[in-house]
Amino acid sequence: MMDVSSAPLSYEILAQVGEGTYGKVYKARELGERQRLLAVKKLNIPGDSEMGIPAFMIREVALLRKTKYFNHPNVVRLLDVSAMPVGRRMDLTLVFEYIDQDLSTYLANVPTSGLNRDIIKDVMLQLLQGLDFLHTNMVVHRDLKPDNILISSSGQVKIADFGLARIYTFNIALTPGVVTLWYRAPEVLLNCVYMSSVDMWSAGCIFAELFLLRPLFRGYTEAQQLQKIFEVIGLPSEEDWPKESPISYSASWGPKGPCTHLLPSLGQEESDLLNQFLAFRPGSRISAAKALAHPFFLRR
Ligand code: 0RS
Repeated sequence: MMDVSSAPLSYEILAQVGEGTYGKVYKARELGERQRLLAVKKLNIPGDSEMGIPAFMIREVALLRKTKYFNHPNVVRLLDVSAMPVGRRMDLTLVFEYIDQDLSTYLANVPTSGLNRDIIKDVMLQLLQGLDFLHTNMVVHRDLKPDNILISSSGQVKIADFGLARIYTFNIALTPGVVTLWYRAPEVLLNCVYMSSVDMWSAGCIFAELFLLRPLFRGYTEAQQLQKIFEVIGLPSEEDWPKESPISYSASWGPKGPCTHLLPSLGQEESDLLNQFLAFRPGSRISAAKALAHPFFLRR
């Protein structure tokens, strides 16, 4: 059943839990009988100095409102959306179910002996189910990383912070701190048009990180990020280089040809899956639906 109630949720803010290009996220408690814990996200959408809120921003918020009807165990539940004009700008408040922990905190507390294979399988399975659901509903996350993947106390994995990527691009300049490039697909680093396959690249980086317990590609500039990627997957051929990229092909990026084993510690099936996540060409990269049917998940 769809929740058609539109009464705004009332809550009290308990503490700020995060801040970034996405605005600020607070932990809050619902008032009244239910007393649920909530995550309240506040975002200030900049308007044009003359025209007010750009039309595409309005469209993005309308699209975001539709995600209120998303109901998937591996996607964070949006409970309420409200927008209020403040001068030429717009205050946007999103209210979500609250989840205890993010994947980066979870990984920071794993003993150095590593994560159990069954846990890696379970986390990836849930992540891919969430991604498959988002992609089926035409939502591309674009900035998937351990910081915005949440894990509940019962071990449920939930994708957060999706559906606002286009609004965020306007907030980057206004936000202190750095934006991580570590999970970014090559076509995004090369300034090309992108699709849902960018999220599959990020999923591959996260898959590797679950084994390594550290990020696979840690670059601090776009060029350095590409360099780190090519050191592992090999420099693509000139034919595979995107024609529309403003960055031109150069053999000096690194040695040509892919490595057969991206990570020496991986087994045959794990290695094969990682290779398919980290395909340079977006069209050759595995989809979430296909990844879910990979032998890695079938054998128990
Ligand atoms: C980087 C170390 C810190 O329940 C947290 C939640 C938390 C939520 C929640 C629910 C729905 C969001 C959060 C959400 C919305 C942007 C977001 C960006 C990143 C993450 C979630 C976002 N690490 C990050 C902040 N933090 C402490 C660790 C926590 C801890 C528990 N539960 N967010 N953030 N959407 N928009």
